[in-house]
Amino acid sequence: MPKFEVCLSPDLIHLYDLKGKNAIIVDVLRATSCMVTAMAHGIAEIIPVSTIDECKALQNKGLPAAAERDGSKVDGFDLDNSPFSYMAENLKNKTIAVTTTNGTQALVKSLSAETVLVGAFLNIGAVSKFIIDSNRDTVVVCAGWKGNFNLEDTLFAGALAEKVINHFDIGQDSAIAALNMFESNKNDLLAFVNKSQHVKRLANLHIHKDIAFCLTFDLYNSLPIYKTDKLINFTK
Ligand code: 3SL
Repeated sequence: MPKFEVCLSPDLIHLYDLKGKNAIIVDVLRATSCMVTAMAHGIAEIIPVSTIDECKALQNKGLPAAAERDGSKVDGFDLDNSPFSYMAENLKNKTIAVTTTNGTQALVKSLSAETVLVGAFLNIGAVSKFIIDSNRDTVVVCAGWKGNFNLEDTLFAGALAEKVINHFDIGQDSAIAALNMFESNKNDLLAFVNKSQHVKRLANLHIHKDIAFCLTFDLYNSLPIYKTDKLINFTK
């Protein structure tokens, strides 16, 4: 059986050998939820970058660009980090550039994997189908917050573990912890996530509707997958 592992923070990524494996990047609040939403609403390609400067350079080439730091849109960019901003008709079929505090950093740090996929509760069914079909060792890379563990990404890892438990060896301690955390809280995920530090940060920014939206299971079938230097939609 292939192995299912959970990397609880991008700062722990050096402990994982991603070569030949699937890496599932997750930043439930809100970067990967935005990417999944964007592709479900017809955005063709997303170029994830680490720095504001790289994002600005792509904007200067004519791409719509999203830049978020500490939850807020960076001045001078086109898009913020709310999933609702990626449903716009005028973004359909476009390539956009994105940088975020944690989500795009986790993605860029995982590029040695065989396959880099973007996961969220919004597309968890598409992610689970892909990794089961691949029959390949899989690491969920939780974006966390500035190197710290967070609840919401770990919950996603646990939810995915529950879905694939008959197809993967879930013997790693952080995967077992994620699975147990999800199973103990799945009857009221919102109540549990509301205790998280990041919800408190977002509440200060008055971003309440994003949180419930990002906890919706299987709203979309889109599956962003990294090819050369950008994310494209694996399931159209
Ligand atoms: O850290 C990130 O990548 C963001 O998703 C954070 S926020 O949800 O925009 O605050």
